[in-house]
Amino acid sequence: MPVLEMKVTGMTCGHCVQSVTKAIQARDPHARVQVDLAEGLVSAETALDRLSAVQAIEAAGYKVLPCARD
Ligand SMILES: [Cu+2]
Repeated sequence: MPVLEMKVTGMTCGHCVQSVTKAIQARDPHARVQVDLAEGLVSAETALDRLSAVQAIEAAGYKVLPCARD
């Protein structure tokens, strides 16, 4: 599956990591999500398209920054 990389603001602790991970997995149960808290970087190996993943994260209360590589 492709890997989406997203810069996310507002994540501060392990609970936030879980929230973001569950938000993505709610839409794609097979997604593998890795979060780098220090960098605010979310890497999701998922069948979701970027828009769906971004919407999932934002619905969980976090902000996804536009990515220069898009
Ligand atoms: Cu937190």
